[in-house]
Amino acid sequence: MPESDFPLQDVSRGPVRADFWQLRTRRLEFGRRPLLMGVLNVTPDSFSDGGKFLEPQAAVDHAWRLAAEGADILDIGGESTRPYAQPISADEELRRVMPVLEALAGRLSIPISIDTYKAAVAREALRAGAEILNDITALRGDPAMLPLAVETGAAVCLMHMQGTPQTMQDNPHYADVVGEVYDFLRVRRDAALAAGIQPERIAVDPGIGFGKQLEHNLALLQNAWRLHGLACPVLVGPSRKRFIGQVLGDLEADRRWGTIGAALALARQGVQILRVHDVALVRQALVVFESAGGMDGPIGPPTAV
Ligand code: HH2
Repeated sequence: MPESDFPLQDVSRGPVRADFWQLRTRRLEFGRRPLLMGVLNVTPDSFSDGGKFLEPQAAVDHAWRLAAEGADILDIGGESTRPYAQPISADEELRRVMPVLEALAGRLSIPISIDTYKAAVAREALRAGAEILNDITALRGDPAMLPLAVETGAAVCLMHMQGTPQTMQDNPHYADVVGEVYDFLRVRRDAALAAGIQPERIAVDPGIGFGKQLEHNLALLQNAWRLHGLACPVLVGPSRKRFIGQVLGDLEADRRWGTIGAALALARQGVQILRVHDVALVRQALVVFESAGGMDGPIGPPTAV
């Protein structure tokens, strides 16, 4: 993609990189090492942990475990968005997530993010104390979502997806995946700004696995640093995803170790937040990687080191 599409980029100085994310009531400051968003799926059918935390007490226990392991954010989701997952009603999603949110909000010290594209769910979650709207549709899925974010001052994560979970893996196609994802996120960022969301509350996410083939996922992972050109925190969710099995030529492989590989590559590129299931493992890898000099040198493509 042409460098002129990245007016804020200057690889010689390192690209512009957001150094904090303003949440609804507090601020997350970024250092060199990425912060970790721990995943809590209160679903029967999530692709890697479906059914493990459907019972509210199991979910609450897992949330405390993730926080103790060093999660910086807890992301609670009540509907699986894996390929071909069946959508559920807002009422069902609320039945799953609200008991968990209510048991945690005000007690857990880390901020809570709600992984939903439904404004009815987001509204109740924010009322219970959530700070972040993590919307896989980048606020396109429900017309009430943008105004809700403006009204409440919630932080938002805008994620790229081609199609919907029901269609996204039916032959996804791009001429220039990095450029197209960049442009999509720029347009969604600008729509959020025009609606009145403050710039410091917006994060962007290339949506690993959402309407992408292996080559698309790898191009996005290798070029995640370019998203700093949007001047928003960059969040990436590689955790346990199918591309790891594809790279290994073994879809049954334990993908936790491959997740660590992706996390280190993203850390090198200055990605500010990683959404992961295995907080303790990834955190250990990142801490040692940084101590051993893995984060030294300018942010950018591997050749800039
Ligand atoms: N990935 C998943 C769900 N939500 N949100 C963001 N911002 N980025 C991601 O990459 C992302 C996300 C899918 O992972 P998981 O929650 O483990 O699975 P499922 O959707 O099956 O519950």
